[in-house]
This record gives sequence, C-alpha cells and structure tokens, in this order.
Amino acid sequence: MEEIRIEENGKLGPINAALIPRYAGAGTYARLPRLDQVEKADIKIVGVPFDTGVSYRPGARFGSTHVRESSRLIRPYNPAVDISPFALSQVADAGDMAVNPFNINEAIEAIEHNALELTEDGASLVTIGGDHTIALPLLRAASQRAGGPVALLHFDAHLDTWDTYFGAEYTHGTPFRRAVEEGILDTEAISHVGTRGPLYGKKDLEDDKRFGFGIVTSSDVYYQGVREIVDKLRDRIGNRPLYISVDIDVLDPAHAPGTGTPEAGGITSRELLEILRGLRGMNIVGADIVEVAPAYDHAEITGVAASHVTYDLISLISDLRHGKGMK
Ligand SMILES: [Mn+2]
Repeated sequence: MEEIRIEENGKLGPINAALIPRYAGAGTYARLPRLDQVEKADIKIVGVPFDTGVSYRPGARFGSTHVRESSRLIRPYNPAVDISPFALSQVADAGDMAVNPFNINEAIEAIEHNALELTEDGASLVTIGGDHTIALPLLRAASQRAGGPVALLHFDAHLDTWDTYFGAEYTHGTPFRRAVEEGILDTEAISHVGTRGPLYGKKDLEDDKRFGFGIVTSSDVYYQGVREIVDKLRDRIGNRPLYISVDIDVLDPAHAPGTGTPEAGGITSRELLEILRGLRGMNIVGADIVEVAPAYDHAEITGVAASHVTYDLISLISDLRHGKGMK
C-alpha cells in the first residue's frame, strides 16, 4: 500500500489520516516517516527496547513498540503551544537500537555509541525506552555533544540515585548517581520532579541532596501548583543545556498503570504536560521517556500518556530549533 503523507514546509509529515485510517499500516511514532525515508532529520525518535536493569516488574523492553502503537492518534497541530512540530522541523523515526539483553555493560556502551552516531549530524534525539538504566548512556552522549556537563530535569516517582542493587552498579535505580560520579551533570542545575513513596531510609535523601539534586515532590506539585514550580525550575536552570528524562511512573498509577515500580499519589498526566509546556524556550539538548511496561497496561492508558509526553517533548525541541522558542 502506498504511504500518502502530509507534506508541509518541505517537511515529510505523518501518513495522511484522511486518506489512510490511523489504525492501518505498520506503526512508526505518530505515523511519521522512517529515518531512511527522509534526506535529513532535525529530530530523531529512537526506541531502546531494554529492561535488563529492572528491579521489580519486568517488561519495559516492550515499551518502545507500545508507545509507538499508542501514538497513532497524535495529530500534527499542537494547540497547547500553537505549533505544528512536524512542519517546523523534519521529525523521523529511527527505529530501535539493537542492544544486548544479557550484558548490561555492553548494552550501555552500545546505547551511548548509537546515540552519538544518531546525533552526529546535529539532530536532536528523543528516546523511547526501555528501563531507566538507558538514561546514563544517553546522558553521556548528550553531555559529549553539549561539550560539558548538562542540566537535568528528572521526572520520576523515585530518586534513581541509589548506589547498587545486589552489587550491581548499573540498574534502573542508579543512573543519576553514576551520572553525577562521572561528572556529566551540571550539579548546579539538576532536579527531580514528582518524587514520592517510601524510601529505604532518610539517608537516601541526604545522599541525593549531597549530589546536588533539588526535589519537587508530587505533593509540592499539588500544594504549589504548576506555574510556581515551572518558575522555580526555570530560575534554577536558566539557559544551560538541559536534558529531560521522564520515567512514566512519575504519573499516578491511575494515569500510568503499565510500569515496573508504581507508587500511589502521583501527578496527573495534565500536570506533567503542563509542566513540560512551561519549559518552552529552554535549551533542551535531549530527552527520554522510559519505564512503560505494556503487560501491566490497560486500554493503552500508559501508552497514550507516554505518546503524548513524547509529542510535547518533540514540540518543545521543534520549537526551539525552528520556531520562536519563546515562552
Ligand atoms: Mn526511574
């Protein structure tokens, strides 16, 4: 079947849903073109189907495919920020990285290598995981491209700054501690958003603070509201190169049941999207969305949330590259 696509501004866009129903055909993210179908992509979406770093429920290796499948209803115009992200920038789906499921160290190296390769031409990378282990090699690549440590906004129920599990240093609960140790984060400008739930002890928070992390808890979002939080985050980060990592478990299990380590009392998908939109114009150098585990999802609730988060991340980056980039 011929793919009939929307073309706007010389950019090859999604398959035209007025001519080919959204549920038909093989699914790329938002039915965008594959990387090999465009001359050059400004923004590349890549899957990393890897979940060997999980500590509880496995299954995030199927997240990349699930988020793509749940993104068929994404439309080309984003009214919340008044831009058409796929017409402003050429966006393409680069497929999945093939990484070793039996060797975490080798997988981490492969992810870093692939991320560097995909950004060699100056493209921005938006990654769909996979478990949170993948954030470490993605941050390594991002800081290398940025020419130094990057600021980080980490949306998650958890801190992910623990030290080891069963002696393992590289897991989905440790990427940001490793990243601080490696000196790839600008510790003047790193923050968790949406954390909650029980910890092993108070020391978890003391360690985290010592690494330089600020914390906006899920309760803070409730009591202070999105606007105040966005203002604080913007003040703290300024125009530094900023990496955004979104663990879907930042959302309440009501909004994202399909994930590996759910915690009650999370923020809503509306709050998450509004916080992201508040980051408009910031110097975003890369982003990931991780920990979607479709075996625990129902009616694509988690997949749809993740696909929309991805859409707003793409919108921010597209706007930054070719739009007004203004708040
Ligand atoms: Mn996480």
